[in-house]
Amino acid sequence: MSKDEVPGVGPYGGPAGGWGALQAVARALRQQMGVTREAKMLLKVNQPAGFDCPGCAWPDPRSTSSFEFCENGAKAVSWEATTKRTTPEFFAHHSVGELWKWTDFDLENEGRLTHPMRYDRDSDRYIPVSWEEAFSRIGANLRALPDPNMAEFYTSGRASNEAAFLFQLFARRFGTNNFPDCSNMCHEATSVGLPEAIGVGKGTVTLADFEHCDAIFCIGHNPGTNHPRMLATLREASLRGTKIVVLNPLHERGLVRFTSPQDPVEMMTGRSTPIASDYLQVKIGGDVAVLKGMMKTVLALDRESLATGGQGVLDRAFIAEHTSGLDDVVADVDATSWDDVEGTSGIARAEIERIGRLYAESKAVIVCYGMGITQHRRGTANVQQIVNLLLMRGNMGRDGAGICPLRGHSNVQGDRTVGITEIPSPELLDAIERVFGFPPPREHGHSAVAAIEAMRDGRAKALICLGGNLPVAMSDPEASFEAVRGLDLAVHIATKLNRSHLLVGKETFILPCLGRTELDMQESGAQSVTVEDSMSMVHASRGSLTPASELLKSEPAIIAGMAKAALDDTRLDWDGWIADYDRIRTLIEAVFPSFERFNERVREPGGFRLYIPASERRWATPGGRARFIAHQGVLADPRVERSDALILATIRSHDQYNTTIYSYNDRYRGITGRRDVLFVNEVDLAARGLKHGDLVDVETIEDVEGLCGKRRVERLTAVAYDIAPGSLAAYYPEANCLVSLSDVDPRSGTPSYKSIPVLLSLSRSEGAAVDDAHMWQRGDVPIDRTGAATAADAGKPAIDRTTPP
Ligand SMILES: Nc1nc2c(c(=O)[nH]1)N[C@H]1C(S)=C(S)[C@@H](COP(=O)(O)OP(=O)(O)OC[C@H]3O[C@@H](n4cnc5c(=O)[nH]c(N)nc54)[C@H](O)[C@@H]3O)O[C@H]1N2
Ligand SMILES: Nc1nc2c(c(=O)[nH]1)N[C@H]1C(S)=C(S)[C@@H](COP(=O)(O)OP(=O)(O)OC[C@H]3O[C@@H](n4cnc5c(=O)[nH]c(N)nc54)[C@H](O)[C@@H]3O)O[C@H]1N2
Ligand SMILES: [Mo]
Repeated sequence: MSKDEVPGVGPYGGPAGGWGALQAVARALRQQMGVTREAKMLLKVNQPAGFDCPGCAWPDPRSTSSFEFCENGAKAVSWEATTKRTTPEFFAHHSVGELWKWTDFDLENEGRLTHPMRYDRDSDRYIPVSWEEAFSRIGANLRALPDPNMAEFYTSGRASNEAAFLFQLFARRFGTNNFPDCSNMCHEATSVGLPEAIGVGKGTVTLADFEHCDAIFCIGHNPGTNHPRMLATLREASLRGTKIVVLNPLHERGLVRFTSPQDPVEMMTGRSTPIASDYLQVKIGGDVAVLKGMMKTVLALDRESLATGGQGVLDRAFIAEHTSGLDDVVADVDATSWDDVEGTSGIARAEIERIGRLYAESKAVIVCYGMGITQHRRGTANVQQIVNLLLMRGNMGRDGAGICPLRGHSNVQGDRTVGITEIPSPELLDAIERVFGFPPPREHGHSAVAAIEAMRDGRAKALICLGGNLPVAMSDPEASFEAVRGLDLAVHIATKLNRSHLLVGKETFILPCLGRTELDMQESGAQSVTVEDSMSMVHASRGSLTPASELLKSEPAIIAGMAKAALDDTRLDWDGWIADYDRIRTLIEAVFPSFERFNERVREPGGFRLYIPASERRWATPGGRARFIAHQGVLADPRVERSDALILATIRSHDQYNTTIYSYNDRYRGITGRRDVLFVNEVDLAARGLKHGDLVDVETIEDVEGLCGKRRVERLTAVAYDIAPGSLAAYYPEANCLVSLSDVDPRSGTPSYKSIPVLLSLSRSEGAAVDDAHMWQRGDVPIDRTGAATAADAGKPAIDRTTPP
């Protein structure tokens, strides 16, 4: 079968951005909002609307919260500001059992939740409940727990600083540090790896540094889709002549060429700007090999320079004054053979030497990275290898140089800053005690994986979710779904219905909240909340749209309502704090000294940057120095070695926001109207007697540590793709059933979503869906819900999933 004969699979030849992006924005707005006043307002690009885009955490050039044009930002905003509603009538018509069979797309596409709802077991339906009754039942259930550590308080990274701060206060006063959060599945390897190395778990660069660097390395992230506004930064850098080196197994469009929708000339002439100057299609898990190869090159150049009377290539003054541990890293890099580097990375030595030399010759370098680095068995070590490379040339804490982890959710970094952590420092707990007068629990709590395990084993019986879709985002849906179904109490503070809400326990509540875009009126007037972006800029966000329903409450108000019902501490003035969020910010400032003059500074245009000591070459490590940390071996994941196994990464399509599926398209990868595909290199297909378009089964192998028992996905359609040989990719969250709960980086607990060793074979299965836990992944009907041409429109047969092509 040739490429264009597989329904819904075709080539995409153009650049990222351009008219396609504008059309996608228009479509998203039309389908979710109609031609309303609000939609028109959002279309006015670059007009300050006052709210922080709920899309990604990439900073705004002016550090304001204006709605800067971006295709996926527009999707996120219109998805929230939709005119569709999920009402009590809807729930009366559809039982939970019936809704379970809906796809994730269909569930959220019903629109915004309008009423607080309670699950009624007799009718298997959600029925409306008053806020008062919901709070009092939640409070009673929490009080009934024999041990506060039997409750889990989950945070998804969209929550504001104010909501997150009140949430941690509520949980700690209740008596637990059980704070599973989305960060545990995301940048935890950064949060653990960077503090050990440079004394702070955040990136060190600001947007201005991108104007002063001469090389940018983009490792394991896909900005064209996940941080689209970053393309504007990369485009400007490229136009200035900055070298942009990409390490990624997939040839991602947004990293190749970009047509800026903001640039009339590019738009009218159809021209585009190249982004990557070098694109290395590393094998999944091969990054450490490349990084070590680069370090080998730097050391060789250094020795050569010294031997010929030069100054060397290492930044010796910086290393002597600021660092420790170089010798161990040099010994390890010297002991690493080029054979291993080439074999593991799949990249030729000459190529690695070329980018190694480029690195050595650049005066200022930034390394950006995402989930391609963190979501591996050795995610923490991967992060620290990047630091080693940067430290060698003093690329840290000076203009144009540093490390840039691309955060996920728009406030995931801020949530951590204001206390959402299962491993609180003694300083944080002391400060809470000083400010609020109660002794918070000292015992460490549960991360996301540990929380699921505790629920599965009956050690936790209540789950309060501040947003998100935890069991669906988590590995091993079988275990995660069962864990949540076994609860006595599940509470979901949410904007839209999702699958987590259908995992009903004894008492289950859906509490509908205001979104970022909406006006938040409290006693003292309209409120703003604050967020922190990927570069530690804190700024205000104020919604302006009329709320989706009169019954909605803000996240802080919902937390306060539950806290009042569950706690007996009259010193905590929940009502007073909700009346005026300035008071919450005053509390944040009292607990965290870095927020000094919070209310004043956040009112300055652009907000303020939190102090990042490493940005000024101050190292908050035990020894007061930045640390080179050696890790032996070249594998990002120890299992990559199995020669018969292919390594599968789970990735995001262009039309999804984590578990939120905006449509079944993935435009830049040429996929339309479906998600049940597996991206495979042609060579790997041929080696197994397979071809493009075949229905295939994917099965995990028992790994060296015996952690990853047999798991299968059946009947995916193989797509011959420009991906590194030996590497496979499939969509998250559907492919989560291939990851076992224990399959994590032991240092940070980050699930290894990006390296799953699997075997691939022609599908033997006859049936359609494997089982109900995963049925949604297939999209029962291959329609394109965005209105783009469907396979049928194009005169092609609809996909028949019952007979192999
Ligand atoms: N529109 C949109 N925006 C988002 C999100 C979204 O879902 N949709 N999610 C938000 C969140 S929470 C996050 S964390 C970020 C995620 O942003 P990204 O980090 O970009 O996330 P992924 O799509 O998971 O893919 C990462 C990239 O890693 C590559 N990759 C996979 N394995 C490897 C490897 O071993 N090595 C290397 N070098 N590369 C590898 C993949 O090919 C892919 O290009 O985006 C945030 N922004
Ligand atoms: N296999 C695999 N699994 C992964 C990943 C991967 O790359 N591969 N990535 C991981 C990563 S990086 C992350 S961050 C997690 C994401 O995990 P989560 O953060 O738990 O998931 P989301 O899909 O972002 O949550 C979506 C839901 O949030 C709710 N929501 C949206 N806006 C708001 C709001 O303003 N307030 C409230 N209260 N609720 C709101 C809606 O109800 C929506 O259904 O998934 C992880 N899981
Ligand atoms: Mo994330």
